[in-house]
Amino acid sequence: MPVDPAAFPPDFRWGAATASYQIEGAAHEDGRGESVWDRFSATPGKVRNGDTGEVACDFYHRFAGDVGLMADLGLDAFRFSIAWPRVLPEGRGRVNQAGLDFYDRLVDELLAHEIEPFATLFHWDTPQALEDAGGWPVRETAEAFAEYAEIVAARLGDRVRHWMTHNEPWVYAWIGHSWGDHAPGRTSEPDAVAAAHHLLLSHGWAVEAIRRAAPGAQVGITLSLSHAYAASDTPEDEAAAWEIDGGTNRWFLDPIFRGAYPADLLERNKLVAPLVHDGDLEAMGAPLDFLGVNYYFRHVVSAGADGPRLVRDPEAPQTDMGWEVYPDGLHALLTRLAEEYAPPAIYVTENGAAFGDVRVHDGRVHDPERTAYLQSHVTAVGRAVAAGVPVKGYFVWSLLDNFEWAHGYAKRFGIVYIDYPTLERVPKDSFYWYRDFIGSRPRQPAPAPVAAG
Ligand code: IFM
Repeated sequence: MPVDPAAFPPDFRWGAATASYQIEGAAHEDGRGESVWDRFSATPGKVRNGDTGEVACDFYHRFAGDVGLMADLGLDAFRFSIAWPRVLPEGRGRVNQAGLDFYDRLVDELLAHEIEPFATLFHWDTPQALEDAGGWPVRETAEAFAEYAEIVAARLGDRVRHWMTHNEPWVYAWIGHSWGDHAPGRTSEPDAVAAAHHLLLSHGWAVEAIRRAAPGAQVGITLSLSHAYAASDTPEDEAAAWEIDGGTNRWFLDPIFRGAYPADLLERNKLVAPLVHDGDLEAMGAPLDFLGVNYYFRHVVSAGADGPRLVRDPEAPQTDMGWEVYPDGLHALLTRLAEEYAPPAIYVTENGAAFGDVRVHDGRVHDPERTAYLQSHVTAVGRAVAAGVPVKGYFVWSLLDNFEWAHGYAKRFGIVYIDYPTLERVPKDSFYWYRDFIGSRPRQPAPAPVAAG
């Protein structure tokens, strides 16, 4: 189904997103310290095939060529993250100027191509030294993050206007601290609750620190959000859906936009209560300029004997991750966010799909399923915009195939294929679709010439 580019205002930003550990490589260069993902992926059995981010897409060395690709694509904006251990190898204290210099060069290259940088400060690569000192379950890590945020904003804030403090704190807290499938690999629910509390607290402190260092900055946070649907209209299924919504969505949205944890999650409230100091909730609720939304799938929930159960329609289309393709869930999510939380602006900071791409005899990568996925989700965003939801931009996940965490390089999300043995970049058909789509949007009218005299 073709998408109508005129459904979006002329200043809507079309972008693509990435994250430091997933693309940069150069894990031991220019004074970079160790991150929890270096340690985790080097631990046998943690990441499929023993893959690590040591080389990844080698973006650290090849970023200029990749910015060239972004310019060919016609991107308005590029979302990337900063690797904390490049800037502060021990997590706090000594600043590694060479690490900051890399982001300085990247930002300048983007701006030289009129691509706006959107910087995320934390996309899961905690310095290992901080993990060794207790990690996110301890409050000191939140203090360290605020210091780091101020250092980076002071260096880049004259050119970077849009800042996200964290990426998907739910994923980092729960998959990394309760399920153990991501770094740092802990398996304790109390650790997950404590990590989430300190991530939220550090977000609030960082908002202030960024604004101090870079007055005029637009500051937000990126959450992974999935609209939760009840599997039926029975009160039991409705209650189960509300509980899942609480654990994944409202646990973050409520403190950020309402200054309070959702009261209905009794067990979790018991765990978090001793960690909440005076002023924490006020800090977490610092007014934001925008909310970043990462959307991949919805939840369908039924009431099981042991609590809520996620259910799946085996006939529904799905991606290579086993995630259901459900674009209406993005529309429902965006309209709900506007109605219930009223963020001043929303950016869809990630949306995309992994499929089993192959490079075929013509040298190209034909990925019609990804193009269809992107078209249908962009259409859903357009419907939300038409309904008055203040969505200001959309970022495809991802520009490049990259290190998909515990899946290693087995899952390809890029609109550019990476031939890992050679690191050659091959734009997929979805890249050309996105390029043509961006190129066909209505242009902003040129300002009227000023009349002489
Ligand atoms: O690759 C991840 C990204 O790091 C965070 N959001 C979801 C993507 C796909 O799993």
